[in-house]
Amino acid sequence: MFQKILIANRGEIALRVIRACREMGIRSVAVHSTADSDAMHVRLADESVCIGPPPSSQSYLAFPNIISACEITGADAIHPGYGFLSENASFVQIVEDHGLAFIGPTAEHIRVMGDKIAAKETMKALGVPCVPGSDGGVPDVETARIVADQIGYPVIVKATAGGGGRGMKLAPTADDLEHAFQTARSEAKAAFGNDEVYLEKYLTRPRHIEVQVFGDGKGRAVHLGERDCSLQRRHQKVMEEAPGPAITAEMRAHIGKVCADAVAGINYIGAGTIEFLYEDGEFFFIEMNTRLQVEHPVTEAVFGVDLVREQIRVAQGEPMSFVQDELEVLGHAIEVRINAEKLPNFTPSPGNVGMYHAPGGLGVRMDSALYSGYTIPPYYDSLVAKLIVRGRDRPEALSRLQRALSELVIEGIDTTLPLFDALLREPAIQTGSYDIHWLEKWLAGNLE
Ligand code: MV4
Repeated sequence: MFQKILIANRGEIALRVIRACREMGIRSVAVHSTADSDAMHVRLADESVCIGPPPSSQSYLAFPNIISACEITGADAIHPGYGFLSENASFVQIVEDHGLAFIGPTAEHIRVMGDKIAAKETMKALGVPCVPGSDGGVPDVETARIVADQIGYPVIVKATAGGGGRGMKLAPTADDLEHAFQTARSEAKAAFGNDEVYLEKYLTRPRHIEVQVFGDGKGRAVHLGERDCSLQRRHQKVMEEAPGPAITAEMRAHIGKVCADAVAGINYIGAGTIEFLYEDGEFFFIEMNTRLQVEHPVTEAVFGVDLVREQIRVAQGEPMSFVQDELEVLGHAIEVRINAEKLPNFTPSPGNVGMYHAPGGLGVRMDSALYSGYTIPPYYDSLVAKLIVRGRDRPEALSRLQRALSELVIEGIDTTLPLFDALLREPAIQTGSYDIHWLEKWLAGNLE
């Protein structure tokens, strides 16, 4: 059993992990850069270690600094949170070589899912429905043409080493293919040092639906339904909900079982997310994320489970606290991401927080590392708070969100808060009838 867990992260997710540790009677170690000496995660952890200067390359991403912090404090495990080192297979290998436990999947699972072609091949072989496209990498434009003629236009060229929207190029027609292919290739080479690309049929108006899975590493796995994360701007999620407003209980049970069986089949350990594009009643796999995600609280809210606690349990070799039959969606949850950014252009807006007041009451959860008088440093992600509400049904969750937003006060900095009052007035949000393009179109007509 772990005595002490080091959290290789900062901000609200570091708090999230510290809270789970404390409830489990496990001591926590915060690490921080010199820019984060006054950060809330440092105050809330049992111990803290400064691991370097502000740039994350020299602190939150510096392997030796983090391993040394474990050795100094006697931590026996590392929780990576999301971002930073959470999907770095080399880091996981080094952690294990030092006799420490990584709270997350194996280096091999991270490596396979980080290679988007290998991920798709793996999932396809496990019976997960995938977007029609090339079988593996496409070596040249001539081959791309043959594949594209088979699957039909529009097609999208994606980088094998990409993901999360990086390194993709759309070819609406055959006339656009050569340019899309060459551009995707050279951008992939520049961004990832790997120019391999693959082709997919481009779905024109899908939703982004992701299924939460959880494995014990011993061939048992469950699913915890789906989240609809279609509301994105430049591949950054803005608002997420569970369950998906377009997904029926029958569809959830079906795709959920496909996903749980797939991850059981690879002895997956810990939390994972299987991303789909959903269009006209069909699911198409695109990517798998091998980490706890930012939006995991909406799943926790409707299933009544603590995903971080479960991550820690399985990393210690214990079973999960539940089996599939005990998992049931209860109600509806919505999360909004509050960023320190100035509208209408979402310009980063770090600085001094004046008054801060978090909302409360039934069905309200605020995950944030903010406090009155805190200075948000300019070096990191602009996410400063996640407001999560749960209601007995979607309309109740929506009105509770509006109510909670009316209580929230963040003074001194610009935030994306004004966006949410405006969004809640939109019929498409009220009815849940949006796709992956809805938010960008709405922003173009309403803010810019
Ligand atoms: C697609 C697609 C349409 N067709 N793949 C963007 C992020 C990355 N995870 C996959 N992405 C997309 N892949 C096919 N075959 C459209 C997108 C996409 C998108 C997906 C999810 C949420 C927002 C999006 C915004 C633009 C494009």
